[in-house]
Amino acid sequence: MSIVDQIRQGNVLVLTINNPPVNAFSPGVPEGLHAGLDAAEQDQAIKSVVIIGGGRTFIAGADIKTFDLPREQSPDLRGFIVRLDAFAKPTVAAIHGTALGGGLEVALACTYRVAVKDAMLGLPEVKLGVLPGAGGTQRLPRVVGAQKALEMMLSGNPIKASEAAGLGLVDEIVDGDLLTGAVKFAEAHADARPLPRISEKTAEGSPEVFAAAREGIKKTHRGQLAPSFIIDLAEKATTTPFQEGWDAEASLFMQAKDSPQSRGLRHIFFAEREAGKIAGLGKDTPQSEIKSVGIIGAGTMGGGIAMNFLNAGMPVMIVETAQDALDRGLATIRKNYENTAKKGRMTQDDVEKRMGLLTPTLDMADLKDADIIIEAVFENMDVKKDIFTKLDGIAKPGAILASNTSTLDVNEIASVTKRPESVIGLHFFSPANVMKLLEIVRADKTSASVLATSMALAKKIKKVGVVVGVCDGFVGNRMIHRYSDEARQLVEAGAAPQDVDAAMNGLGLPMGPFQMGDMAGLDIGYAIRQHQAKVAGKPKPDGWLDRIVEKGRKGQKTAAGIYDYGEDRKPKPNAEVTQLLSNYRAEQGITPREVGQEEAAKRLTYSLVNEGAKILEEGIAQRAGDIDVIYIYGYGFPAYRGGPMQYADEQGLKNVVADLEQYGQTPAPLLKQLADAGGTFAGWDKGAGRG
Ligand code: 3H9
Repeated sequence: MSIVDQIRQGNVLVLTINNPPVNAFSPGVPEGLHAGLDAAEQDQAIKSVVIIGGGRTFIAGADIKTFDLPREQSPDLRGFIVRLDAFAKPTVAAIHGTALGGGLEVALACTYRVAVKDAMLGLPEVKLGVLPGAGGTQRLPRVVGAQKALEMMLSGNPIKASEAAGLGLVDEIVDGDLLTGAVKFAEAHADARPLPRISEKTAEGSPEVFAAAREGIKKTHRGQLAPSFIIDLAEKATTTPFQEGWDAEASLFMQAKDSPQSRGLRHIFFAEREAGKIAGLGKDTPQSEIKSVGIIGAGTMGGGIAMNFLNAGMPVMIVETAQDALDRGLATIRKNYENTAKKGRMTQDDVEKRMGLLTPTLDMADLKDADIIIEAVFENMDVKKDIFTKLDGIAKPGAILASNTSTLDVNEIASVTKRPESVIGLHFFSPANVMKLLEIVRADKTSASVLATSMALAKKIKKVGVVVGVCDGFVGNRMIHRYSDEARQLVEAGAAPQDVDAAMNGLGLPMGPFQMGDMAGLDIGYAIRQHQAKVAGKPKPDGWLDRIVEKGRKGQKTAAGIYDYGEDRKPKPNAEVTQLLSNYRAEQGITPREVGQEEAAKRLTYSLVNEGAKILEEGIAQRAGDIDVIYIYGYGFPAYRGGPMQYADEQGLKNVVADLEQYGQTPAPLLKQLADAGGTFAGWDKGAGRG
């Protein structure tokens, strides 16, 4: 088997691409395809050509790993497409699995496209901060019209072959064997002349369509480069000859590809996949089968967690200590599903199916047959220890015992059981049925099998699982605590909360630290600070934020926190808070100073980076990329910045260190070491600079 096999079937030459796992357009693929076209050209008996993918898919696109190679070493997708479009004999793309990005562009340059009905076709380049760069922006509008093409290119979401057939993007749906159907189709169209070429068609699209798209991306892709390029190019497809649009596409593609935004998004693409790989855990690590789930606690977290498993079709038993709490929990889950149904995203039947999988109980002993039990009660070590002691006596041998703790020591929780190897932390983020992140906390004695099973389970419920070690707050919350401290200090120094938030909004975060605090509830942080001081025998904390909470301003839930909230739930500065702040500064002898947005953004982001470096040093996270994945999926850090660690790499670690020092912070030893050596976190992930 070579990278592109040539097999004659009668008068049809079949070119099969064999580049597992997803037939990306890697080095060797264009050469193999050119050789196939050469053969078809030279052999008079060959009347048509079929291009098909070997293995699980057609072509998943250009090879993203080659994006940073010098141009002469990159596979020449555009060159191949030019030849394919001009080819004198009919060519047929036979599509199964996915035809994505450059894969769909190859198909669009073929004379015809046939597909199995569950194949998916799309141009997802925008998700990588680029645009379809091999004719997609020019050909797709010529087939499906500018409006639909924009919908596909701006969302990046693929459509099913059945829909594509309705749009004229697929010429025939093949029932049964794809290759047989494709060869038959190629034979039937062998003599079609003139050959229909998409590049010779005109594209439909009115100025209103482009105006609406430009308005739309202000909300969906704020601050991003590629989406506006896509709109400009789709518009070109409707107004200029093909060649002009094709040339413009090439230069805008290069501009987008070489931007920090694309580097950030590509970094996250690979980091997300890398996060699933755990040092010392082979692919053959035995996993246990999880068919039933027990959840302790039917509050906001417990209910949200339950929904993930119900959505995946798994039966869930949920436990509470009192009937009214259980009833309330179930009613909330039902209400959430019914709201989804009202929006048309689920049928009433789906709602009932999910609710039918849910069994409420007041007796923890009913969890005796569950394959995994997740404790989701409030953050109190004594309560959790009591539950795990009981579970140890109830759960069947081999069951996984998980805690949804967001800060507590999972080793200590495990220590009350006689099976610490079965205990793990599964830290869901609120709202647990929505947020994609799952921190998987590996305790000292957690077994490899329990870890591997938990990772697989995360995938099953469509979460991005990231393994972290035990420490206060694990990765995400530990870093956010440092960040919140820094934000409070900026305000103490003289910044207005709204200016600090605006600095982070400017970086692309939907919420700054104070908007986020108001949303989460200021009383939570207050309680933690009070508790920690009490445990440490320190005086009662009395910072400006504590004083705000003591005024009953707990955040959005009381319509008043750091900001006021009206009907529109938009934060508005409050005069009483402003006064409280100036009184506080005066009392502390602080002369308020102007804090610029640049300083605020740097101090906040770099406080995350500095703590992240310590986390890496301590081995709490395996890779800087894992930290980035956590921040993007759990805390709304903009994906196009690649996460805080990648952002620091982009700024240059030397500059990050200099700024931290200028703001009076001590750079973490790892950060300093990498900066001194001219290194990056990405390099460190690959082993550079590790002892
Ligand atoms: C493009 O085409 C630009 C052109 O318009 C213009 C050029 C001039 N390249 O996701 P999975 C790897 S831009 C390299 O776990 P799944 C992936 O890293 C491209 N590698 O499997 C992983 O590796 P590993 C437009 C790629 O079944 C392995 O394949 N296309 C690529 O859950 C399995 O991936 C896209 O954006 C690639 N293009 O999902 C498609 N794709 O095993 C991006 C995958 O070492 N890909 N890999 O961790 C996807 O959306 C999903 O991977 C896919 C499969 C749906 C295909």
